[in-house]
Amino acid sequence: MKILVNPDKKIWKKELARPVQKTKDIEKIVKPIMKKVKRQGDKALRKFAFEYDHVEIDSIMVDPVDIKNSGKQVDKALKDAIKTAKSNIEKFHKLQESPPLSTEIMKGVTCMRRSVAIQKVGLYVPGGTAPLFSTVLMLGIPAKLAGCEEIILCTPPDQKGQVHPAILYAAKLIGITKVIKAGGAQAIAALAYGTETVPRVDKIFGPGNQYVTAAKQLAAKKGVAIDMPAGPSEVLVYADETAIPAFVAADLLSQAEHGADSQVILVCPSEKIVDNIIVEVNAQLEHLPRQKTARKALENSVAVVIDDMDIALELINEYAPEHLIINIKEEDKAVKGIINAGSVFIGNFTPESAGDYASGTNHTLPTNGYARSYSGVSLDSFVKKITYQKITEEGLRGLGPVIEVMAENEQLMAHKQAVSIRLNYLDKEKK
Ligand code: HSO
Ligand code: ZN
Repeated sequence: MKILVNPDKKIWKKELARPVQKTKDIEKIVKPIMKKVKRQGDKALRKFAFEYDHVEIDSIMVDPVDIKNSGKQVDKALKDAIKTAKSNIEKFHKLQESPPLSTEIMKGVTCMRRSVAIQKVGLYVPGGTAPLFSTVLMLGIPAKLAGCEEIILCTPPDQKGQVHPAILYAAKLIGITKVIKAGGAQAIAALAYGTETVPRVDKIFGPGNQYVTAAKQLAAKKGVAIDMPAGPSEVLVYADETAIPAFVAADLLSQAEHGADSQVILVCPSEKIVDNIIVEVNAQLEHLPRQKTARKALENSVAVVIDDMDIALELINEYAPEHLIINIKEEDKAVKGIINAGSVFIGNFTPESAGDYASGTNHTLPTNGYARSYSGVSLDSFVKKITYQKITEEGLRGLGPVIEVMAENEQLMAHKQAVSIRLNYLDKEKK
Protein backbone atom coordinates (compact mmCIF):
# COMPACT_ATOMS: atom_id res chain seq x y z
CA MET A 1 0.00 0.00 0.00
CA LYS A 2 1.49 3.26 -1.13
CA ILE A 3 1.46 6.14 1.39
CA LEU A 4 1.01 9.78 0.32
CA VAL A 5 1.33 12.66 2.77
CA ASN A 6 -0.74 15.79 2.07
CA PRO A 7 -0.51 15.23 -1.70
CA ASP A 8 -1.06 18.21 -3.99
CA LYS A 9 -4.60 18.27 -5.44
CA LYS A 10 -3.12 18.16 -8.92
CA ILE A 11 -1.91 14.60 -8.42
CA TRP A 12 -5.02 13.13 -6.72
CA LYS A 13 -6.52 11.83 -9.91
CA LYS A 14 -3.37 10.10 -11.07
CA GLU A 15 -2.43 8.68 -7.66
CA LEU A 16 -5.91 7.33 -6.92
CA ALA A 17 -6.57 5.97 -10.41
CA ARG A 18 -8.40 2.64 -10.41
CA PRO A 19 -6.60 -0.28 -12.09
CA VAL A 20 -7.20 0.13 -15.82
CA GLN A 21 -9.36 -2.23 -17.83
CA LYS A 22 -8.66 -2.74 -21.50
CA THR A 23 -12.23 -2.67 -22.79
CA LYS A 24 -11.30 -2.84 -26.48
CA ASP A 25 -9.53 -6.23 -26.12
CA ILE A 26 -12.38 -7.59 -24.04
CA GLU A 27 -14.99 -6.50 -26.57
CA LYS A 28 -13.10 -8.45 -29.22
CA ILE A 29 -13.67 -11.63 -27.23
CA VAL A 30 -17.21 -10.82 -26.12
CA LYS A 31 -18.73 -9.76 -29.45
CA PRO A 32 -18.39 -13.16 -31.20
CA ILE A 33 -19.77 -14.92 -28.10
CA MET A 34 -22.84 -12.72 -28.15
CA LYS A 35 -23.30 -13.18 -31.87
CA LYS A 36 -23.21 -16.95 -31.51
CA VAL A 37 -25.84 -16.93 -28.77
CA LYS A 38 -28.02 -14.65 -30.89
CA ARG A 39 -27.80 -17.06 -33.83
CA GLN A 40 -27.75 -20.45 -32.14
CA GLY A 41 -29.62 -19.87 -28.86
CA ASP A 42 -29.55 -22.77 -26.37
CA LYS A 43 -27.09 -24.73 -28.51
CA ALA A 44 -24.52 -21.92 -28.09
CA LEU A 45 -25.16 -21.80 -24.33
CA ARG A 46 -24.40 -25.52 -24.08
CA LYS A 47 -21.28 -25.11 -26.17
CA PHE A 48 -19.97 -22.25 -24.02
CA ALA A 49 -20.78 -24.10 -20.79
CA PHE A 50 -18.55 -26.90 -22.10
CA GLU A 51 -15.82 -24.51 -23.19
CA TYR A 52 -15.72 -22.16 -20.21
CA ASP A 53 -17.36 -24.01 -17.30
CA HIS A 54 -16.01 -27.41 -18.44
CA VAL A 55 -19.30 -29.16 -18.03
CA GLU A 56 -21.85 -30.83 -20.30
CA ILE A 57 -25.36 -29.69 -19.54
CA ASP A 58 -28.49 -30.99 -21.21
CA SER A 59 -31.12 -28.85 -19.59
CA ILE A 60 -30.22 -25.14 -19.56
CA MET A 61 -32.90 -24.42 -16.99
CA VAL A 62 -32.59 -25.66 -13.40
CA ASP A 63 -35.31 -28.21 -12.65
CA PRO A 64 -37.96 -26.48 -10.46
CA VAL A 65 -37.88 -29.56 -8.22
CA ASP A 66 -34.23 -28.84 -7.43
CA ILE A 67 -35.17 -25.29 -6.43
CA LYS A 68 -37.96 -26.63 -4.25
CA ASN A 69 -35.65 -29.13 -2.53
CA SER A 70 -32.62 -26.84 -2.27
CA GLY A 71 -33.15 -26.25 1.46
CA LYS A 72 -32.15 -29.85 2.19
CA GLN A 73 -28.58 -29.12 1.09
CA VAL A 74 -28.15 -25.86 3.01
CA ASP A 75 -27.36 -26.00 6.70
CA LYS A 76 -29.75 -24.53 9.22
CA ALA A 77 -27.53 -21.68 10.39
CA LEU A 78 -27.15 -20.42 6.82
CA LYS A 79 -30.85 -20.81 6.09
CA ASP A 80 -31.72 -18.77 9.19
CA ALA A 81 -29.18 -16.10 8.27
CA ILE A 82 -30.55 -15.84 4.72
CA LYS A 83 -34.06 -15.49 6.14
CA THR A 84 -33.04 -12.65 8.47
CA ALA A 85 -31.15 -10.87 5.70
CA LYS A 86 -34.14 -11.30 3.40
CA SER A 87 -36.48 -9.78 5.94
CA ASN A 88 -34.19 -6.75 6.52
CA ILE A 89 -33.63 -6.15 2.81
CA GLU A 90 -37.37 -6.44 2.22
CA LYS A 91 -38.15 -3.94 4.97
CA PHE A 92 -35.74 -1.33 3.67
CA HIS A 93 -36.71 -1.75 0.01
CA LYS A 94 -40.45 -1.73 0.77
CA LEU A 95 -39.93 1.73 2.29
CA GLN A 96 -38.68 2.89 -1.09
CA GLU A 97 -42.08 2.49 -2.77
CA SER A 98 -43.26 5.74 -4.31
CA PRO A 99 -47.03 6.09 -4.04
CA PRO A 100 -48.97 7.38 -7.04
CA LEU A 101 -49.03 11.20 -7.34
CA SER A 102 -51.95 13.29 -8.51
CA THR A 103 -52.52 17.01 -8.41
CA GLU A 104 -54.75 19.60 -10.07
CA ILE A 105 -52.03 21.90 -11.39
CA MET A 106 -54.52 24.52 -12.68
CA LYS A 107 -58.27 24.42 -12.63
CA GLY A 108 -59.22 21.48 -14.86
CA VAL A 109 -55.65 20.33 -15.51
CA THR A 110 -54.73 17.20 -13.58
CA CYS A 111 -51.27 15.60 -13.70
CA MET A 112 -50.55 12.15 -12.31
CA ARG A 113 -47.60 9.79 -11.96
CA ARG A 114 -47.52 6.09 -11.19
CA SER A 115 -44.73 3.53 -10.84
CA VAL A 116 -45.11 0.51 -13.08
CA ALA A 117 -42.83 -2.51 -12.87
CA ILE A 118 -40.48 -3.35 -15.70
CA GLN A 119 -42.10 -6.54 -16.96
CA LYS A 120 -39.12 -8.80 -17.74
CA VAL A 121 -35.86 -8.55 -15.84
CA GLY A 122 -32.68 -10.62 -15.97
CA LEU A 123 -30.55 -11.02 -12.85
CA TYR A 124 -26.94 -12.09 -13.20
CA VAL A 125 -25.34 -13.80 -10.22
CA PRO A 126 -21.62 -14.57 -10.53
CA GLY A 127 -20.40 -18.06 -9.63
CA GLY A 128 -16.73 -18.91 -9.65
CA THR A 129 -14.79 -19.32 -6.42
CA ALA A 130 -17.48 -17.73 -4.27
CA PRO A 131 -21.14 -18.28 -5.18
CA LEU A 132 -22.71 -14.92 -4.37
CA PHE A 133 -26.10 -15.98 -3.02
CA SER A 134 -26.31 -12.58 -1.29
CA THR A 135 -26.63 -11.02 -4.74
CA VAL A 136 -29.73 -13.15 -5.36
CA LEU A 137 -31.33 -11.36 -2.39
CA MET A 138 -30.11 -7.90 -3.42
CA LEU A 139 -31.55 -8.16 -6.92
CA GLY A 140 -34.43 -10.58 -6.46
CA ILE A 141 -36.11 -8.85 -3.51
CA PRO A 142 -36.59 -5.43 -5.14
CA ALA A 143 -37.61 -7.13 -8.42
CA LYS A 144 -40.37 -9.01 -6.58
CA LEU A 145 -41.45 -5.99 -4.51
CA ALA A 146 -41.67 -3.88 -7.67
CA GLY A 147 -43.93 -6.51 -9.22
CA CYS A 148 -41.78 -7.58 -12.18
CA GLU A 149 -43.74 -10.27 -13.98
CA GLU A 150 -40.87 -12.36 -15.28
CA ILE A 151 -37.63 -12.70 -13.34
CA ILE A 152 -34.87 -14.75 -14.94
CA LEU A 153 -31.80 -15.58 -12.90
CA CYS A 154 -28.61 -16.57 -14.73
CA THR A 155 -25.64 -18.07 -12.94
CA PRO A 156 -22.79 -20.30 -14.11
CA PRO A 157 -23.01 -24.02 -13.30
CA ASP A 158 -20.32 -25.76 -11.22
CA GLN A 159 -18.18 -28.60 -12.53
CA LYS A 160 -21.01 -31.05 -11.97
CA GLY A 161 -23.35 -28.89 -14.00
CA GLN A 162 -25.19 -27.75 -10.93
CA VAL A 163 -26.05 -24.44 -9.33
CA HIS A 164 -24.93 -23.89 -5.74
CA PRO A 165 -27.77 -24.87 -3.37
CA ALA A 166 -27.55 -21.58 -1.40
CA ILE A 167 -28.25 -19.67 -4.64
CA LEU A 168 -31.25 -21.90 -5.30
CA TYR A 169 -32.43 -21.59 -1.71
CA ALA A 170 -32.32 -17.75 -1.84
CA ALA A 171 -34.19 -17.89 -5.17
CA LYS A 172 -36.80 -20.19 -3.66
CA LEU A 173 -37.42 -17.91 -0.66
CA ILE A 174 -37.97 -14.94 -2.95
CA GLY A 175 -40.15 -16.88 -5.36
CA ILE A 176 -37.87 -16.98 -8.38
CA THR A 177 -38.66 -20.05 -10.45
CA LYS A 178 -36.55 -19.59 -13.58
CA VAL A 179 -32.86 -20.21 -12.96
CA ILE A 180 -30.66 -20.58 -16.02
CA LYS A 181 -27.31 -22.38 -15.95
CA ALA A 182 -25.28 -19.84 -17.89
CA GLY A 183 -22.49 -17.50 -16.93
CA GLY A 184 -20.26 -14.90 -18.52
CA ALA A 185 -20.97 -12.91 -21.65
CA GLN A 186 -23.07 -15.78 -23.03
CA ALA A 187 -25.57 -15.40 -20.17
CA ILE A 188 -25.91 -11.67 -20.84
CA ALA A 189 -26.39 -12.38 -24.55
CA ALA A 190 -29.13 -14.92 -23.77
CA LEU A 191 -30.96 -12.33 -21.65
CA ALA A 192 -30.51 -9.61 -24.27
CA TYR A 193 -31.56 -11.63 -27.32
CA GLY A 194 -33.55 -14.49 -25.87
CA THR A 195 -33.07 -18.19 -26.72
CA GLU A 196 -35.46 -21.16 -26.92
CA THR A 197 -35.31 -21.46 -23.11
CA VAL A 198 -34.37 -17.95 -21.98
CA PRO A 199 -36.90 -15.16 -22.53
CA ARG A 200 -35.53 -11.85 -23.81
CA VAL A 201 -35.65 -9.29 -20.99
CA ASP A 202 -36.10 -5.51 -20.82
CA LYS A 203 -33.38 -4.82 -18.25
CA ILE A 204 -30.31 -6.70 -17.04
CA PHE A 205 -28.95 -6.40 -13.50
CA GLY A 206 -25.98 -7.69 -11.57
CA PRO A 207 -22.25 -7.65 -11.06
CA GLY A 208 -19.75 -9.71 -12.97
CA ASN A 209 -16.24 -9.88 -14.33
CA GLN A 210 -14.93 -7.73 -17.19
CA TYR A 211 -16.56 -9.99 -19.79
CA VAL A 212 -19.97 -9.72 -18.17
CA THR A 213 -19.60 -5.94 -17.87
CA ALA A 214 -18.53 -5.59 -21.49
CA ALA A 215 -21.46 -7.78 -22.59
CA LYS A 216 -23.88 -5.66 -20.56
CA GLN A 217 -22.55 -2.52 -22.20
CA LEU A 218 -22.95 -4.07 -25.65
CA ALA A 219 -26.49 -5.17 -24.75
CA ALA A 220 -27.23 -1.58 -23.68
CA LYS A 221 -26.23 -0.39 -27.16
CA LYS A 222 -28.85 -2.76 -28.59
CA GLY A 223 -31.60 -1.21 -26.50
CA VAL A 224 -31.73 -3.43 -23.42
CA ALA A 225 -31.44 -1.36 -20.24
CA ILE A 226 -28.75 -2.20 -17.66
CA ASP A 227 -28.51 -1.31 -13.98
CA MET A 228 -25.12 0.39 -14.21
CA PRO A 229 -21.68 -0.09 -15.70
CA ALA A 230 -20.15 -2.14 -12.88
CA GLY A 231 -16.42 -2.44 -12.25
CA PRO A 232 -14.25 -4.02 -9.55
CA SER A 233 -15.40 -3.43 -5.97
CA GLU A 234 -13.77 -0.68 -3.87
CA VAL A 235 -13.87 0.91 -0.43
CA LEU A 236 -12.54 4.15 1.02
CA VAL A 237 -12.10 4.32 4.78
CA TYR A 238 -11.80 7.72 6.46
CA ALA A 239 -10.37 7.02 9.92
CA ASP A 240 -8.89 9.13 12.72
CA GLU A 241 -7.50 8.33 16.18
CA THR A 242 -10.98 7.29 17.42
CA ALA A 243 -11.05 4.41 14.93
CA ILE A 244 -9.87 1.01 16.13
CA PRO A 245 -6.98 0.06 13.79
CA ALA A 246 -7.86 -3.66 13.76
CA PHE A 247 -11.44 -2.87 12.68
CA VAL A 248 -10.28 -0.57 9.90
CA ALA A 249 -7.80 -3.19 8.70
CA ALA A 250 -10.53 -5.83 8.61
CA ASP A 251 -12.75 -3.54 6.51
CA LEU A 252 -9.95 -2.80 4.05
CA LEU A 253 -9.22 -6.51 3.69
CA SER A 254 -12.88 -7.44 3.27
CA GLN A 255 -12.92 -5.40 0.10
CA ALA A 256 -9.43 -6.42 -1.00
CA GLU A 257 -10.35 -10.12 -0.91
CA HIS A 258 -13.01 -9.59 -3.59
CA GLY A 259 -10.55 -9.51 -6.47
CA ALA A 260 -7.00 -8.74 -7.50
CA ASP A 261 -8.35 -5.72 -9.36
CA SER A 262 -10.19 -4.31 -6.30
CA GLN A 263 -8.91 -1.10 -4.77
CA VAL A 264 -8.97 0.12 -1.17
CA ILE A 265 -8.15 3.66 -0.08
CA LEU A 266 -7.37 4.80 3.44
CA VAL A 267 -7.60 8.47 4.41
CA CYS A 268 -6.28 9.54 7.82
CA PRO A 269 -5.30 12.83 9.49
CA SER A 270 -1.85 11.55 10.58
CA GLU A 271 0.88 9.18 9.47
CA LYS A 272 0.85 7.48 12.83
CA ILE A 273 -2.75 6.34 12.37
CA VAL A 274 -1.92 4.99 8.90
CA ASP A 275 1.08 3.09 10.30
CA ASN A 276 -0.99 1.48 13.06
CA ILE A 277 -3.61 0.36 10.57
CA ILE A 278 -1.03 -1.03 8.14
CA VAL A 279 0.53 -3.10 10.93
CA GLU A 280 -2.92 -4.62 11.53
CA VAL A 281 -3.53 -5.19 7.82
CA ASN A 282 -0.30 -7.17 7.55
CA ALA A 283 -1.08 -9.20 10.65
CA GLN A 284 -4.61 -10.09 9.56
CA LEU A 285 -3.54 -10.86 5.99
CA GLU A 286 -1.53 -13.86 7.21
CA HIS A 287 -4.69 -15.63 8.30
CA LEU A 288 -6.84 -15.02 5.23
CA PRO A 289 -7.56 -17.90 2.85
CA ARG A 290 -7.74 -15.38 0.00
CA GLN A 291 -4.55 -13.56 0.99
CA LYS A 292 -3.05 -13.88 -2.48
CA THR A 293 -5.97 -11.97 -4.00
CA ALA A 294 -6.01 -9.43 -1.18
CA ARG A 295 -2.26 -8.82 -1.51
CA LYS A 296 -2.67 -8.10 -5.22
CA ALA A 297 -5.52 -5.68 -4.49
CA LEU A 298 -3.38 -3.94 -1.87
CA GLU A 299 -0.77 -3.28 -4.55
CA ASN A 300 -3.38 -1.08 -6.29
CA SER A 301 -4.24 0.60 -3.03
CA VAL A 302 -3.25 3.87 -1.41
CA ALA A 303 -3.17 5.42 2.07
CA VAL A 304 -3.44 9.20 2.06
CA VAL A 305 -2.56 11.45 5.00
CA ILE A 306 -4.57 14.67 4.97
CA ASP A 307 -4.62 16.73 8.16
CA ASP A 308 -7.38 19.11 7.04
CA MET A 309 -10.90 17.65 7.13
CA ASP A 310 -12.30 19.89 4.39
CA ILE A 311 -9.53 18.81 2.03
CA ALA A 312 -10.07 15.16 2.99
CA LEU A 313 -13.77 15.46 2.14
CA GLU A 314 -12.89 17.11 -1.15
CA LEU A 315 -10.65 14.16 -2.01
CA ILE A 316 -13.34 11.64 -1.04
CA ASN A 317 -15.93 13.41 -3.18
CA GLU A 318 -13.54 13.53 -6.10
CA TYR A 319 -12.81 9.80 -5.78
CA ALA A 320 -16.55 9.01 -5.37
CA PRO A 321 -16.12 5.61 -3.67
CA GLU A 322 -18.55 2.73 -4.08
CA HIS A 323 -18.38 2.12 -0.31
CA LEU A 324 -17.34 4.81 2.15
CA ILE A 325 -16.63 4.07 5.80
CA ILE A 326 -16.57 7.15 8.02
CA ASN A 327 -14.80 6.33 11.22
CA ILE A 328 -13.87 9.70 12.72
CA LYS A 329 -14.83 11.73 15.78
CA GLU A 330 -16.68 14.41 13.83
CA GLU A 331 -18.74 11.85 11.91
CA ASP A 332 -21.81 14.09 11.49
CA LYS A 333 -19.82 16.82 9.83
CA ALA A 334 -18.18 14.32 7.50
CA VAL A 335 -21.48 12.63 6.62
CA LYS A 336 -23.01 16.00 5.72
CA GLY A 337 -20.01 16.87 3.57
CA ILE A 338 -20.27 13.74 1.40
CA ILE A 339 -21.88 14.28 -1.98
CA ASN A 340 -20.38 11.43 -4.01
CA ALA A 341 -20.55 7.86 -2.64
CA GLY A 342 -22.49 4.67 -3.36
CA SER A 343 -23.21 3.71 0.25
CA VAL A 344 -21.89 5.16 3.52
CA PHE A 345 -21.06 3.19 6.70
CA ILE A 346 -20.77 5.25 9.88
CA GLY A 347 -18.85 4.55 13.09
CA ASN A 348 -16.67 1.89 14.67
CA PHE A 349 -19.38 -0.77 14.69
CA THR A 350 -20.62 -0.54 11.12
CA PRO A 351 -18.53 -2.83 8.92
CA GLU A 352 -19.11 -2.76 5.18
CA SER A 353 -19.99 -6.45 5.40
CA ALA A 354 -23.23 -5.43 7.11
CA GLY A 355 -24.40 -3.76 3.91
CA ASP A 356 -22.91 -6.52 1.77
CA TYR A 357 -25.14 -9.10 3.39
CA ALA A 358 -27.81 -8.29 5.83
CA SER A 359 -28.53 -4.81 7.22
CA GLY A 360 -31.06 -3.97 4.53
CA THR A 361 -29.31 -1.62 2.08
CA ASN A 362 -28.45 -2.87 -1.38
CA HIS A 363 -24.93 -4.04 -2.21
CA THR A 364 -25.18 -3.44 -5.97
CA LEU A 365 -23.49 -0.05 -6.08
CA PRO A 366 -21.77 2.27 -8.55
CA THR A 367 -18.00 1.68 -8.83
CA ASN A 368 -15.24 3.37 -10.78
CA GLY A 369 -16.34 6.92 -9.90
CA TYR A 370 -19.87 6.41 -11.21
CA ALA A 371 -21.15 7.38 -7.74
CA ARG A 372 -20.85 10.95 -9.03
CA SER A 373 -23.89 10.37 -11.22
CA TYR A 374 -25.41 6.95 -10.46
CA SER A 375 -27.23 5.52 -7.42
CA GLY A 376 -27.02 1.93 -6.28
CA VAL A 377 -29.74 -0.57 -7.18
CA SER A 378 -33.00 0.09 -5.35
CA LEU A 379 -36.69 -0.47 -5.87
CA ASP A 380 -36.59 2.43 -8.35
CA SER A 381 -34.29 0.43 -10.61
CA PHE A 382 -37.11 -2.05 -11.28
CA VAL A 383 -39.87 0.42 -12.15
CA LYS A 384 -40.67 3.00 -14.76
CA LYS A 385 -42.62 6.05 -13.80
CA ILE A 386 -45.46 6.78 -16.18
CA THR A 387 -47.04 10.22 -16.18
CA TYR A 388 -50.69 10.89 -17.02
CA GLN A 389 -52.83 13.97 -17.56
CA LYS A 390 -56.47 14.76 -17.99
CA ILE A 391 -57.65 18.20 -19.08
CA THR A 392 -61.26 19.33 -18.92
CA GLU A 393 -62.92 21.87 -21.22
CA GLU A 394 -62.40 24.53 -18.60
CA GLY A 395 -58.80 23.42 -18.17
CA LEU A 396 -58.08 23.76 -21.90
CA ARG A 397 -59.67 27.20 -22.00
CA GLY A 398 -57.22 28.24 -19.28
CA LEU A 399 -54.05 26.50 -20.49
CA GLY A 400 -54.70 26.51 -24.26
CA PRO A 401 -53.53 30.10 -24.96
CA VAL A 402 -50.25 29.42 -23.12
CA ILE A 403 -49.58 26.43 -25.37
CA GLU A 404 -50.58 28.32 -28.51
CA VAL A 405 -48.10 31.14 -27.87
CA MET A 406 -45.28 28.77 -27.08
CA ALA A 407 -45.94 26.54 -30.12
CA GLU A 408 -46.15 29.53 -32.44
CA ASN A 409 -42.81 30.81 -31.21
CA GLU A 410 -41.19 27.43 -31.78
CA GLN A 411 -42.75 27.61 -35.24
CA LEU A 412 -44.54 24.31 -34.75
CA MET A 413 -47.92 25.21 -36.15
CA ALA A 414 -49.43 21.73 -36.00
CA HIS A 415 -48.82 21.79 -32.26
CA LYS A 416 -50.63 25.12 -32.04
CA GLN A 417 -53.46 23.79 -34.19
CA ALA A 418 -54.03 20.83 -31.87
CA VAL A 419 -55.07 23.37 -29.25
CA SER A 420 -56.72 25.99 -31.48
CA ILE A 421 -58.99 23.42 -33.16
CA ARG A 422 -60.37 22.46 -29.76
CA LEU A 423 -60.72 26.02 -28.48
CA ASN A 424 -62.63 26.95 -31.68
CA TYR A 425 -64.89 23.97 -31.19
CA LEU A 426 -65.59 25.01 -27.61
CA ASP A 427 -66.31 28.59 -28.72
CA LYS A 428 -68.80 27.43 -31.37
CA GLU A 429 -70.49 25.11 -28.91
CA LYS A 430 -71.00 28.00 -26.54
CA LYS A 431 -72.82 30.10 -29.19
N1 HSO B 1 -18.89 -5.98 -1.64
C1 HSO B 1 -19.58 -6.52 -2.79
C2 HSO B 1 -20.82 -7.30 -2.46
C3 HSO B 1 -20.61 -8.60 -1.74
N2 HSO B 1 -19.76 -8.81 -0.75
C4 HSO B 1 -21.24 -9.79 -1.93
C5 HSO B 1 -19.87 -10.06 -0.31
N3 HSO B 1 -20.77 -10.67 -1.05
C6 HSO B 1 -19.93 -5.38 -3.74
O1 HSO B 1 -20.63 -4.36 -3.13
ZN1 ZN C 1 -18.14 -7.50 -0.27
